[in-house]
Amino acid sequence: MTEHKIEHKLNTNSLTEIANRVAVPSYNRVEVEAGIVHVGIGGFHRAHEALYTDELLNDNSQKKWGICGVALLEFDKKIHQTLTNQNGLYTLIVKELDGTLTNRVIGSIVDFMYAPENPWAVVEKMASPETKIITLTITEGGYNFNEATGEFIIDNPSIQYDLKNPTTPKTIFGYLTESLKLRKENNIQGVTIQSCDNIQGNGHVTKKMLLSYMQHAEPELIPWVEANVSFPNSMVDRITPATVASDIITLKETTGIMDEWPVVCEPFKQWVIEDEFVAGRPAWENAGAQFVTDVVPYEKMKLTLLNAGHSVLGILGALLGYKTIDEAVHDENLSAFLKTYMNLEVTPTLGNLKGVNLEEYKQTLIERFGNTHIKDQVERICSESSAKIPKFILPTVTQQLKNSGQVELAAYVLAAWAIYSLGENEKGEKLIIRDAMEGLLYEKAMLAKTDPKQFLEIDSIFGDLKSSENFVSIFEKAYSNIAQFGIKKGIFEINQKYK
Ligand code: CS2
Repeated sequence: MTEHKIEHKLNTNSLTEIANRVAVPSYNRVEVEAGIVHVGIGGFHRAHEALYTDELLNDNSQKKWGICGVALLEFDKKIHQTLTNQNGLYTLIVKELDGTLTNRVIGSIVDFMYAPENPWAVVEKMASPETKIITLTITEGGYNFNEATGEFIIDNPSIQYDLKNPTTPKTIFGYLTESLKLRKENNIQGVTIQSCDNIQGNGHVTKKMLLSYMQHAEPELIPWVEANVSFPNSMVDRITPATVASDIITLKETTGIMDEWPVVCEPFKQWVIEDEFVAGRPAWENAGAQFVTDVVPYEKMKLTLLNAGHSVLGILGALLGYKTIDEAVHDENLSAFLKTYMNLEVTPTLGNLKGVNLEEYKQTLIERFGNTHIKDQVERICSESSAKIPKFILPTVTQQLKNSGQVELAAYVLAAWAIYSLGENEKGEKLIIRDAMEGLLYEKAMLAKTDPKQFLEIDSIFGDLKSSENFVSIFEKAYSNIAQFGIKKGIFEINQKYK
């Protein structure tokens, strides 16, 4: 073994040695204050906001903008343990298009907390005067609203628990409410709450859901929140597949770094943010973020093209037996279908996006999906589809129906989702479905076998879609076509039609 390959567990003590091999933080982490509390320290946050923040900290003028990462759920125990073992350090591995791996150690998470162990400590941290921004990646489903009505789901058992046990909350709404109450009581200035999840108007949604919760928990706090807390909308983008064992091994073999949980991602990254920060903010623009007055069009473009594109490839790809998104998009039949969907069904809903070259954007998406080194898992993309599809695909369907536009391909994907929900692909292999609504999806998928429109009767997902006779008949046709001839033939026929 060469000296270079001496293995080092990643932590503060090994950083000087590791610096000879890959880029490490150039700043003194001990001097960094955690001006940001971030909830949800999964791969995406660590490939995105934590990276932007790390770049800023490297310029040394931004010392108060470190991150305190909060693991909110019991499920997050492992990542918390990893960060504890590694003093908050981790390696970000960018998989370039040509297969090169660019490794870099990120140091911006200077503090971390495991909420279930001591919920009140997290409340106090969020309420402390040093905390200027609370950012969130709590997943699309984490906002706890009925997809069809947009209303807060008050009877969710965890929400009911928080209402009864305000000092030991479990949900983000309980934590935020208690911490804002504490801020008010202690006369501490307001704070910015910034969602970094894939939801149209993510800031607006965060505010609406939090205030709905407060209506039940602390109604008298609402005017203070209205006056002192801001909720900027933002569009976030970077494809970050789940880390797999071979990523950990390759890192060790090529650099000698033993990192229990590195993060892998694509080279592309984008962050467009509304500049509404009541208590100051880091100069993220120096690391490439864009500050704009209205992020809505960017969000819409990203959600309905990129995220929807993922779901289209994911669901159709899963049925065809593909395991990764690049495999799916390299199937010409599937990529032609996706292009037609983007051009004929999504693009008409996007209006005029000033300053964006939409054609180029769509082309870039196909290239990004096709990155053969990323190996983004179809299983990751299809997970929690019941929270994703209403945000990524259904808005397109609704708008197209309203404008008498075409919905044939969207309906085809939804019909494929009904068949996917039966839990088996067309090769007869079992599909691993991870979805909060898995039981109901399966039940309706079984009923759909004899009466396809029953799948559309999941009101909390589809709302009133079942009452559009036009849509139902297109959906039923797509369903029977898939059931009878299989997905490959159906997609091929659609492609022939729109050639
Ligand atoms: C994906 C996203 O989860 C999904 O369905 O579409 O995680 C996607 O990779 C990111 O939003 C990319 O920015």
